[in-house]
Amino acid sequence: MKGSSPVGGNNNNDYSFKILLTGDSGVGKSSLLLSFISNFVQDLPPTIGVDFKIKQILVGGKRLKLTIWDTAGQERFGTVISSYYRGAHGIILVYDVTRRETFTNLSNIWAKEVETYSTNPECIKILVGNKVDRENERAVTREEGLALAQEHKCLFLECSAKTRENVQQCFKDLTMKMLEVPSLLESGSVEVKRHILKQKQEDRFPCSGDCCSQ
Ligand SMILES: Nc1nc2c(ncn2[C@@H]2O[C@H](COP(=O)(O)OP(=O)(O)OP(=O)(O)O)[C@@H](O)[C@H]2O)c(=O)[nH]1
Ligand SMILES: [Mg+2]
Repeated sequence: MKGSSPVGGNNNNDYSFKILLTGDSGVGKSSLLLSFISNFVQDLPPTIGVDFKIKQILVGGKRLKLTIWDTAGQERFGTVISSYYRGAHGIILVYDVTRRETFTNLSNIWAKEVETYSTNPECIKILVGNKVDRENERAVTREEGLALAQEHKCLFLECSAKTRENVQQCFKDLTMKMLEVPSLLESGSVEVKRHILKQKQEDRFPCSGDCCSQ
């Protein structure tokens, strides 16, 4: 597994959220991630295995650390899939507006996978129709996308990883919605995580004597 944090190890976050990308091979998941993380967009080879990137953003006055997971739309295996989904606070379901089968596969394959493996019943989902820069090749209308999003209780946005249209908006909409859900705030709270870690350390290495006795 690869992974990188372009912003370094700043611990001053209010919340730490896990977001993941899912959808058919070639729909532009890795490109969306790259487009969000950097201003640089390039042609990418298909993803092999699992990758993640970290980005810190300010949303609604809160400092968020987003760990965004990306995996191949093809050739994935059971245990990898379940750990990929475990604990996700947000899921981005991507299709390619120029390839209809990537849209139908969202209902047939990806939404079912999310339902099976997602451990967070209140996690926020967003349906994203990518590659709108190729408008003259469009095979799925905006209205169809919106209807599918409503059916699966997802947010909805059309975007282009290539021109970067709506890419920041996608992550903004998703995280704004997450900040409205108390259970996600609790599991994503850096303060709560710090407390749990401290508690675990105290349980593992209980104080042996003098320092706590006064
Ligand atoms: N025109 C256009 N091309 C795009 C866009 N996003 C991605 N692409 C291209 O589509 C191809 C596939 O993009 P990827 O980001 O590798 O797709 P992926 O979903 O990560 O694919 P897997 O890793 O195989 O699951 C690449 O050639 C990208 O350059 C977009 O918004 N517009
Ligand atoms: Mg990829």
